[in-house]
Amino acid sequence: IDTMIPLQSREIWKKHGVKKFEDADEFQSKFIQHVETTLARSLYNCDDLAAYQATSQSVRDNLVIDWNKSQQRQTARDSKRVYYLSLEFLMGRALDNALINSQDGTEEPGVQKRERIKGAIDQLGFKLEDVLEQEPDAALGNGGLGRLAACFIDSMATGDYPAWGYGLRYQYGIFAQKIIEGYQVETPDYWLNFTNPWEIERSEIQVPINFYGYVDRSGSESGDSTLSASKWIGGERVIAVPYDMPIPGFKTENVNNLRMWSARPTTEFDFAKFNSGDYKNSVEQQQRAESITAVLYPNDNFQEGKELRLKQQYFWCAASLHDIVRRFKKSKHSWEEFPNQVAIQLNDTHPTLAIVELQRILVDLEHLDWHKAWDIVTKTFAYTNHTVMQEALEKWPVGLFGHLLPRHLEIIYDINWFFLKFVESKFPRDVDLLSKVSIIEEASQERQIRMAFLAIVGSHKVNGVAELHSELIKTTIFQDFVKIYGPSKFTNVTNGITPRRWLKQANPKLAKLIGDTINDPQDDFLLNMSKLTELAKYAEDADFQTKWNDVKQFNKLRLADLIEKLYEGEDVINRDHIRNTLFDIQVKRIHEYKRQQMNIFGCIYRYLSIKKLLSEGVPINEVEKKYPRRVSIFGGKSAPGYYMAKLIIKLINSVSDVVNHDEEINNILKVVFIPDYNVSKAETIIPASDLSEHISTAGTEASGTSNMKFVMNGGLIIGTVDGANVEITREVGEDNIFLFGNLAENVDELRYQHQYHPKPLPEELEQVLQVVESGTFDGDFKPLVDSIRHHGDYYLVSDDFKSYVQTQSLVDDVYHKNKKEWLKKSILSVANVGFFSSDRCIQEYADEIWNVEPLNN
Ligand code: 73E
Repeated sequence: IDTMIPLQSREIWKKHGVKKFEDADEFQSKFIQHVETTLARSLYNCDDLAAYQATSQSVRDNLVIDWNKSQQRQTARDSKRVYYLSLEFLMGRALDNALINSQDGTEEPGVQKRERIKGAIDQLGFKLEDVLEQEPDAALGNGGLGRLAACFIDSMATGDYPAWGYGLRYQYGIFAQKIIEGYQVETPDYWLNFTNPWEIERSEIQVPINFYGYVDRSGSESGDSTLSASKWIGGERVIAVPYDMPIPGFKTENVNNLRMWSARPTTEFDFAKFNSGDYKNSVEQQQRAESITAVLYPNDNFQEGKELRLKQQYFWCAASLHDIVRRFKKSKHSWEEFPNQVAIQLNDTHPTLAIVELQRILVDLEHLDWHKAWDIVTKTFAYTNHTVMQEALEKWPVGLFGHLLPRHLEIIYDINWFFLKFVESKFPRDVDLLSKVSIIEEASQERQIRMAFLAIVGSHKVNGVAELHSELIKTTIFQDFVKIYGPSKFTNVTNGITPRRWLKQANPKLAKLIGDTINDPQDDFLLNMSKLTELAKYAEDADFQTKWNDVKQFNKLRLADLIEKLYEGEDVINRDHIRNTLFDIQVKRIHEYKRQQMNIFGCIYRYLSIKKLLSEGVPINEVEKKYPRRVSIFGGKSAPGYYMAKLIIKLINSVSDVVNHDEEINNILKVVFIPDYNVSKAETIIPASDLSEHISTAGTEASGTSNMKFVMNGGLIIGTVDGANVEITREVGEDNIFLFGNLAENVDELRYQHQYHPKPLPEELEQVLQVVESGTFDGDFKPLVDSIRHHGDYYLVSDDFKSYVQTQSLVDDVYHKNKKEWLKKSILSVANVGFFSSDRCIQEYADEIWNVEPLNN
């Protein structure tokens, strides 16, 4: 390895070399040092925040030492590296995760490293729980896609893969949600308010990034842009500075890197602008540089075609590729070796420009032949599709695109030209096919670049995120590409979640019970989840069931505390009855396709049914037999501009208001909306569920990942035959999941029926809608009702409502009349959830797509 330190000086280096803290005593010494020097505070003004900062700095020191070693090892081995490009990393909090991952297997049984540090912090006069609460969530993502990226980098580090994540360091993450008079109000999430101990600024690295400008083709005789003489003269320049976040693996010394780019103005003097008299404008543009990485776009499953978003995408792709190419060049391989050294995974189409940028680097800057370059590019990239929803598929108007990135537009046209030539040679005279698969869509008013098509053409593999979804993309949005490339280019990697965060960290009591029961005090099951199958033999063991149930009760109380805090002391959940109250939870982004409206209609139906019995004179204890105690809990954010989703939030809150204050129903039904759902709240909410709802219109939810989290925590699912629900059913068995509703294969036909042969609504839904229309609940919900009554019921609420309601009463029966059966289902589900560890996903990506091996220490 190259080094700047002369040989004779290295001895001094070694003598003073830094050391990790190993035990509680050494930790305390580090902690105090950080309080006194890093924070410039003292014994006399060290509060919980300072304790959090000092603890994090100390833990970070350990990580950085391992990080340095890991990176040196990866470089020395010169092995193939994986780069995971994602515009979103929904990391949540880092400290507890780092403490858990510091467990290295050397501990005596029962005294894990986290526990020792907890003790050490205790001695210093703090409570670890309170210290952990000081950390703001790193919420640089919208939902499932961003959280998937976070789980994946955890698994890549744990699996000892030489892998980096690349993202953007937004100054504002996803907005914080406030509920005011039942409506969502967005407030900025300035998460960097206190210095972030988990990031390392690398201001010594500064990558210039250009925008706008023009293409200079003066060096080329023919004007053919595929000749290597084209040169892009950028018009606006900003600087990309990386911030690194160390990503520890579990029970390994391997620490990977998450590199997040931040935009800064250049300090250079722009002669071109100055000479053209454009000085003022150039200063203003400079000031706008920081705005590129200012804020995360808060849309989930929706594309907003704003220029700033495209700027973010290019800024990030160009900076990341510059970095990757620089690292590759240091290894002195020839360009043909590039795909053997580098695998780049595109998390959705957001980083598709990376394909074009690499082609530009190879052709324009490195002067490789176009086809040789393109061969390298396509062998390097692979693309993950996450959605079939039309409104989420990225398209960019050619005009906007060409203005910002003139040379890239030319390259895209050339890629398309060669691609269409190839298609034509395979399917001569099929003009229809050519226009259907063209990367440039000509049909619309303005020409648009279809980013998904570009991503397919520029990649060697395309994958969906659950079996049903991966089949669906082959038969719908990408069917012509299957015809062109054959089916082997398309594959499936079913999503997964990291059991470190979603079992051990979120549910320490359950993790402990599991470890004790299967005789695994060192938590090896968190690495080898097939060990969980040993739980199956206790599924009907009365003693074990009691312990299992006790853990659930503990977690339900923990959630009751959180709800009470959020409802400012209002006693929403009756603790006396918590053991026989079913906690029914739906937490995820609010979206019509996810059908929170169906859930709240179900709550209204239940409420009306209860009221009806009471009005007939049935005593409440009899009513309770038919409608046993239930709390319906909702949480999730709507995109700020998504009118219908915001209306759904208002309806939930209005229903909650009526139901929760109706004394006649004696608390047997409650409806709760938890404001500002995020990763750290999820860690409290998910372990408390008896039942969770994954009820999207069949064929719309590509995978879903919270379904896996709930099952991993012993909750049962009510769900449609959609996304990963299908494989969850396969793994846990169909007796252990409550499925209902129409199948994906019937959705088109049902939509057609709504359009052309509308039928009356089922009576259950009719009842509900009439009450909503009557004004019982505060707000104007006409658009919501009309979408079902008059606008074709696109999400098929009316088609699934009856079977939804019936399935809910089946749930009541099992939970309240046969608790042993319920517990058995819960235990068996956890026993069989191992498949959904993100470690399994990463192994599949590594073997089938990246062709990389773990690096053993
Ligand atoms: O089903 C989920 C899936 O589990 C899907 O909706 C989500 O990705 C998860 C992880 O695979 C997703 N998010 C987006 N597209 N699919 C998306 C699209 C545009 C902007 C932000 C997010």
